[in-house]
Amino acid sequence: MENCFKFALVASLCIVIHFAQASRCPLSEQDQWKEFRNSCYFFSETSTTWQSAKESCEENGSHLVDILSRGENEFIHQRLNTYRYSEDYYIGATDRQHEGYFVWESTRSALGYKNWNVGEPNQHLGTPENCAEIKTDNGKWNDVPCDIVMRFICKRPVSRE
Ligand code: 2F8
Ligand code: CA
Repeated sequence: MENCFKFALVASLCIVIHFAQASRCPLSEQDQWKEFRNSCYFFSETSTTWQSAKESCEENGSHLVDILSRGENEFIHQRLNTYRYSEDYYIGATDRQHEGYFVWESTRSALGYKNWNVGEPNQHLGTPENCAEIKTDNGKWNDVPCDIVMRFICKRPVSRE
């Protein structure tokens, strides 16, 4: 019986180690990291300002998400719909440095692929709106004031070791 218990313990440990090694994205209790095309995406469950979201991504070895293709946008949009939150999420696009000229914060490069909602970006009613969000309902982007608190999405390459 004792041997049986030891065997079960070792087998369980082996399974845990196997899955830990097989994962190319970080593991988290709430399963917030998801893999798509060699990148890992973190979908936050807490809400904060854009600057604080940026710092939070950097603290976990990632950056606020840059969305570079329609396929990537669709992956993110589908994932947001699985969460059933009606909230929108910060992404890494900003025109904080030059009004009207949006860049991806991680690389400071101009947006290539774009998916703005109709009429956006617009600095609604003259309010400074220098940070971008992705809308959960339609996957489109909107510029909003950077001090609004909302959930956010981080991105980093998969681990290769
Ligand atoms: O109608 C578009 C407009 O909708 C909102 O303002 C009423 C958005 N503001 C926030 O989400 C804070 C605007 O950014 C958006 O342009
Ligand atoms: Ca706007």
